[in-house]
Amino acid sequence: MAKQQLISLESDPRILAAAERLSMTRREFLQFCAALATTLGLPQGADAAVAEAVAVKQRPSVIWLHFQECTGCTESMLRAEHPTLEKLILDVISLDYHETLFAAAGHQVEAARKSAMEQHKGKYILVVEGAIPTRDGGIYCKIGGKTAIELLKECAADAAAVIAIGSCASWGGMPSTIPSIPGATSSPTGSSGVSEVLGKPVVTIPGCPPNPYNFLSTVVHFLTFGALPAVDNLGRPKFAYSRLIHENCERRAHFDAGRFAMEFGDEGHRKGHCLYKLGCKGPETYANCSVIMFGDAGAGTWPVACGHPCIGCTEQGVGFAKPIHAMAKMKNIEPSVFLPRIVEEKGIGASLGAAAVLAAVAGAAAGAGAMVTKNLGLSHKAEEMEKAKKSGQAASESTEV
Ligand code: FSX
Ligand code: SF4
Ligand code: F3S
Repeated sequence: MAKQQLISLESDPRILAAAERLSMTRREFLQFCAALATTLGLPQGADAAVAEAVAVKQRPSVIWLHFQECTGCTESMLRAEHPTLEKLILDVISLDYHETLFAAAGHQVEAARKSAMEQHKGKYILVVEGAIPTRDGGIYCKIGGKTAIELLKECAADAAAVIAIGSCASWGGMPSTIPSIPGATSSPTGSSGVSEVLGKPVVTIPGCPPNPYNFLSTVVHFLTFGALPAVDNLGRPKFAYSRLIHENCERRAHFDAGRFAMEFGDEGHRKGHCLYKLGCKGPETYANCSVIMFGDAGAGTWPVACGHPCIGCTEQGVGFAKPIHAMAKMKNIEPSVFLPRIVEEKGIGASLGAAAVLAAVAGAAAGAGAMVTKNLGLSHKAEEMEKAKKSGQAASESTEV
């Protein structure tokens, strides 16, 4: 039935008009809306509602504020490889205030913000990009003579919904990094997230930068159902942030088989083995990067596929908080120390026989993941023993000298 509903829209002139507006065929437009409905985890039949909403509904007014950030959130939204994405975003929202994209400046821009706020009072969506400096009364970020704190509170007061886009706005992100100087307990400017400053929960789309599809899907949900999607306890939409990266990673089979890259450029790295030992935070990071990827450029366009460990940019307390090389905490399964170690030795290459044995054992076990994680735990211990052995040797060598 759901299929029929979507197909019946093909001859709807409003769908044709929307597709033309976006330089798409009707079929492409409907396929795209079906994909959005799937990304949102909506039930069958919702694809038609999504298509209708995108084609027909009045675009919500969006006021987009910029504070402490690199503008990567906006860039990632507008620099999609496929031109459709940014067109769609700009088609489903009415971007009435955006400091980076406005041609105007100064008083004209301030007037545009005020007029959009008055005209759409209680109905506009406030999108915030960047952290808010809170130290010393917030003087470290001022726009039009107002601090970021004042501007945020003023714009949030009459908004229908507030979305914090990017990790900076979600929880402080990169600007909130605590410098490694004695006695430092916060960033130099006290960078904070939107909900902290407003004192109430907001929807967050973390990531540095965040995936523009997650933003688009959130807005389309608002457009279709008049409400924001269900979120987790950090305000993240569940459709995008309810699974660990590690659960859907293309290198997961290597993790399960105990095959790891031990340093950048070694044989394991070249062969595409698991990046856990290089500090990959996939096991403690909730996000859908491995599933929807970035830039609309096809397979391989996400950090781990490119050979870089996930740094946990969507996860408070992980990205910009833990060193990139530090091992991730296993969220689902704690490593144990019982199984023999099967990891690639530096410069030697993986022991295929050993890996095959482990794969067979792991495959036969009911909880293969748990099994292999035990192996992982042992490999830490074995490494520590090796290190101790080497330092013992070095010590005795230096004594001999
Ligand atoms: Fe932060 Fe967005 Fe990272 Fe940059 O602006 S989430 S620094 S990609 O741009 O806010
Ligand atoms: Fe993928 Fe990282 Fe998990 Fe390895 S540790 S499987 S690279 S997410
Ligand atoms: Fe960020 Fe890790 Fe995804 S670094 S982009 S959460 S793979």
